[in-house]
Amino acid sequence: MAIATVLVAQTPAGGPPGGAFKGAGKGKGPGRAAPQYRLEKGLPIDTRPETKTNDHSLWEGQTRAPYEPSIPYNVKLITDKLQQPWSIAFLPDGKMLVTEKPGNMRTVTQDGVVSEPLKGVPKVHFQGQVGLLDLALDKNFARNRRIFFTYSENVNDTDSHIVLDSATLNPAATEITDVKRLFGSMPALSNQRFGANQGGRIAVDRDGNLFIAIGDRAPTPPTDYGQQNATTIGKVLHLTPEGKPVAKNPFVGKAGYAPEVYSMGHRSPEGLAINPSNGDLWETEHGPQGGDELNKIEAGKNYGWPVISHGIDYNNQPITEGIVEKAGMEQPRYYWNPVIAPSGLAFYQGNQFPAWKDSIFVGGLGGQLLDRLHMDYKTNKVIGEEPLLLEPGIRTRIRDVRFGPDGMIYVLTDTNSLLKITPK
Ligand SMILES: [Ca+2]
Repeated sequence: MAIATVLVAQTPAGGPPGGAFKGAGKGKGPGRAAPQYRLEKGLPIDTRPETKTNDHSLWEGQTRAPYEPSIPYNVKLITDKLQQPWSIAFLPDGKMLVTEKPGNMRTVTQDGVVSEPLKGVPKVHFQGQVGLLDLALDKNFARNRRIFFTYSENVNDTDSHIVLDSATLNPAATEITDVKRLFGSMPALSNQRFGANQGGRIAVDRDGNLFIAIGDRAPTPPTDYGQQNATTIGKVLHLTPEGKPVAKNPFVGKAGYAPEVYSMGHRSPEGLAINPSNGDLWETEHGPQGGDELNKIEAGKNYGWPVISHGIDYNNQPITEGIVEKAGMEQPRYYWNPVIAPSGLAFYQGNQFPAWKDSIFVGGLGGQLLDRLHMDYKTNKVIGEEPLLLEPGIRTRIRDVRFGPDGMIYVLTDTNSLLKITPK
């Protein structure tokens, strides 16, 4: 029987939806109210002053792109019975497999039936923003039922790191077996050192290899693990399904570089996805105040943290020398100043929303929005921005966004819900 499958909202326009979702509108605490966005066609949605007041963009539209209203949509609550969900994958039988940060995996049906925790999931280090994180299916899942997942693991009484394991999902999807350690990022760092900023997103490429984004756990003031290339934190890594460096990685055999490194200079990546139309890799990362970024990731390139940034540190001091550009370091293709705290990242390729084809969708935690970015892929620039899921009763912190095999849009919230967006 359906537990929670009621059509509760039709958007945009038409006033508040008929019923509020439980948990919607919850902020992270006092002083963390959701920003109010201006919805006037052709004007930037954010009217707040920039956090880094002496910032400059490198091209028009690198930040504060014009608002581009598009189409109405419906929002359905599939369930609000999850516990701090982080990631979602679609199984061939139509069920969804969800990770929960405290350390559980569960299946969810389209009717909102949430399973008991799967057996066999290893113990994770759950603290604040970290715990059990991303989940991805092997390219050959239909044949081998192999899954990949990331989590924070304690290496001793004080220190932790992000690890990647594989396992086999049983046919009933009630248990994982044959858990194997594929990779552990290094160095492990003290759990006293900022429990967030650990990354953990997985993107499976066209060859079945894995990109993994690992955060640098930047404290204030930042250290430069992202620039220390013998380490595997503050990096995007490229691994085989066995957890080995991909043979054609840019620094294989080069002294002073970990062979897993694909790109460097990252702070706190929480979104990582392949553009299905051309195979390109894109990433979102939490910057410091005023410096959240959307990056197009290319082999061997340096994305600048903590040498360049469009933001400032949490103590309101400049990051390193306070510069925003430097030769040999990549600019974000878009940045948010003030920030939205970008989480999941996905490219829309389905047929249900023709107006959204090829748009990039970014979940916002602090921004409490699903941000649609209309892209020009000739220049890889953002030409329009549309904040979605702002409706009263729905608006909340967005943790992950994915497109289902049915072409619908699925959203995990930081307030325990799974939402489904369908055409109006
Ligand atoms: Ca950067």
